[in-house]
Amino acid sequence: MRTNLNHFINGEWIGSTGSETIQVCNPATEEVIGEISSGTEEDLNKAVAAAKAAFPSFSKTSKEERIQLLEAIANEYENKKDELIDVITEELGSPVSISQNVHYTMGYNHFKHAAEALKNFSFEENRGNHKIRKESIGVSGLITPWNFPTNQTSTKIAGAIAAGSPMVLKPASMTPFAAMMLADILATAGVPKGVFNLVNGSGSTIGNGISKHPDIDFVSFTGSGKVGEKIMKNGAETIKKVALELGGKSPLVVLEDADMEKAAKTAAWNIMMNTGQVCSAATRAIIPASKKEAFEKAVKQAVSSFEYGDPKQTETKTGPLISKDQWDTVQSYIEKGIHEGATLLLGGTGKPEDLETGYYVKPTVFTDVTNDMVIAQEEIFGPVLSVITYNDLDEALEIANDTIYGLAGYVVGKDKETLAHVANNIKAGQITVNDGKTDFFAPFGGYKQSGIGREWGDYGIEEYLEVKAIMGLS
Ligand code: TAP
Repeated sequence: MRTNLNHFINGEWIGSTGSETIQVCNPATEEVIGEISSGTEEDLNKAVAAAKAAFPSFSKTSKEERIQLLEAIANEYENKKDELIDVITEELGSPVSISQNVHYTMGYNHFKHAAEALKNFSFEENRGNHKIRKESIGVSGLITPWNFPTNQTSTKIAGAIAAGSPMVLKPASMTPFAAMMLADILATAGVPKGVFNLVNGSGSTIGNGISKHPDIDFVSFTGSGKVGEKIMKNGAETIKKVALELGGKSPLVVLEDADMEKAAKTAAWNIMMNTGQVCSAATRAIIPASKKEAFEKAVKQAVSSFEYGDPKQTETKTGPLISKDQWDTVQSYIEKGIHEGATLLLGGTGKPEDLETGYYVKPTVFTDVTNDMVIAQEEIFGPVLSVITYNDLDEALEIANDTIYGLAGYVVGKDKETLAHVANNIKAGQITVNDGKTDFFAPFGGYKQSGIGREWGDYGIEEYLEVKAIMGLS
């Protein structure tokens, strides 16, 4: 592992001007797997200067050049498949099957889809008496969380490259190594010097510095609402554009005519995938009161059927949480749920038997939950499901929308009209109906306190652009 040369600035790995370091742990073994420098303001300034210097030429590259670059990155990313999967598995504790089929694959898709989206993207348009030009916004600052080390970084990097915006990335301190691999992948693929820069370090120094920096024109942030709010306030000092992808408390509305086993499988996948550390996970199953017993039986079985344990085993489907802090947070929510009077259908506090080492929690399902309970209102970021009953569809929608969040929504059932009615009336940025597959051209982002802006595909490219209207030329 690199120990000191771990900021990637102007095309090379350099050491930090400070001496502090941050340790990185494997959450399944609780062992330290490496450390990174805790970058300084001076390190950040160097990275921003490199990106600023790269702007005049990179922002003028043609769409075709950037398509080729994105395709070259996707190829190089593919060449590093096995290494990426290993690194994600180690630093996140993600099961190897999820590291491959979700984390690795999502990162790849973002580069591929940005290249495809760019083919049909128009940077200039004549509109009668005026012309529209879309131009690179300038230097972008990217701040990413730990829960999807290649997905969150790749979607931002792909959007910035597609738009011709040089960037400075600050990856999450708990999962920096996959992001550092991306730096090498981008360089090998031919990304020009200064276009991609990475500074490791704490959120309070490097993240905060990015959000305040006068030479950064746009900040794309994914993470908690609390930090999102700070970034918006800091950005306001220099009237910076910000995109925020924040938390969620997404509903899964189960219709009266749904197959309860299918509905339960959807619910189980949502809380078990990535150990529930997913901003768009459906964590509230809103089910017809008449189907309560059938759903409870099915969901208990579906959650219990997930292979839980060592991330390195191919059959493992769910691993540990990222850290001791996250473990404590999830425990306190389970305690709150019990205290609030919800019924424990599965799981509870403490570690699962035979998994003493690692930040493992018991997959937990609460039933008899009312939507005003803390466990139904706050983002837990762990494998904890709340089952809430409704008596008619209006009530189901009222419960679904009774949240400060609006990132995603899910609906399962048979009647097409009812499915469309629910999909149209959930106030959230991305809705999945039954087995609807993830489409990386589809925009991703939140209503309400789930954020501002959209990522993925052409909407993701728009974020890194300014719009200019020209009159008198046509
Ligand atoms: P955050 O603390 O928001 O961290 C996200 C990123 O922001 C990290 O790179 C972090 O750096 C950085 N950061 C921290 N403080 C900052 C500041 N003052 N200014 C600028 N950047 C700063 O989230 P977390 O600790 O990873 O997770 C906490 C909670 O956030 C979770 O429990 C979950 O509810 C939510 N969360 C949501 C998402 C999504 S996808 N919406 C993803 C992760 C977490 P460091 O890594 O160095 O601290």
